[in-house]
Amino acid sequence: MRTKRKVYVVLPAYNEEAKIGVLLTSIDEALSEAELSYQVVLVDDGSSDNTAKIVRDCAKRMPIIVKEHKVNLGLGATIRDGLYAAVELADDRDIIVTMDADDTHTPGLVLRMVRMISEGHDVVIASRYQPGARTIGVPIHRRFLSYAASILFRTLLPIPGVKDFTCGYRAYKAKVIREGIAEYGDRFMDQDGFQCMVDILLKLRKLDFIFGEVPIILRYDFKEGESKMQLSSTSRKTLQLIFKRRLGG
Ligand SMILES: Nc1nc2c(ncn2[C@@H]2O[C@H](COP(=O)(O)OP(=O)(O)O)[C@@H](O)[C@H]2O)c(=O)[nH]1
Ligand SMILES: [Mg+2]
Repeated sequence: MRTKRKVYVVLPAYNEEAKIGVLLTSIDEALSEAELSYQVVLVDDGSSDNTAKIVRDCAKRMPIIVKEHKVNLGLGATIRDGLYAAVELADDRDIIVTMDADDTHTPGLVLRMVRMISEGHDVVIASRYQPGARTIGVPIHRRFLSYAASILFRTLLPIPGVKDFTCGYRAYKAKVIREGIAEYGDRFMDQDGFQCMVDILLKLRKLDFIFGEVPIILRYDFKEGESKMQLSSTSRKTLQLIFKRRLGG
């Protein structure tokens, strides 16, 4: 009999001391309860607070591998290093999930994402634009920008099955990441900022994968402190990506 799929949860963490402990505990609860075998791959991106200490404590009671950046390199490099570390450990059938480390993404949704992958999807996105999705506590300007991005991408660079291009909560069959690396090499994840998430989708768009979505319950009200996304830089770089990809780059 084939072994059960394993779920690798990649967490990019930068100064997340307020919420990382709560999140790790709820990942353990949700996935253990569902009898999924899992491995957290946490990339600490040069945090200067207590993130590292809290994660070390949690690692005594649940499976966590920690990768450390000595200095803050940004979300792009962090997601890249997390995905590379996960894909090295994973079998092709295993599942790699990326999720924010600020406790706004409910880990229970992983169950449905895994189910969709078992049903034949290659990439599953936790989406704000599927019936049943709820977003709680997201400031109106952020809602507007995400929605504008969704409309722009759906119009200019559509991917069948995808409405939410910018949410960082996703599940990939490990094979998908492996094929992305084989196809693009170092260029696969070469964006340094928050636009890295949309860039990964645009690269995978050219390969023949099946994309799907599940409705997210986004608990932005659980977030402590400000968003770390730099709005103007991310918006500008996202627009640049749209132009570049529309021109075939
Ligand atoms: N590695 C890394 N992660 C970051 C950085 N800034 C934010 N993050 C992480 O990226 C995720 C998204 O950041 P967040 O503030 O939640 O952005 P928002 O959800 O778009 O408001 C969280 O898990 C953060 O810890 C950074 O400079 N480096
Ligand atoms: Mg967040």
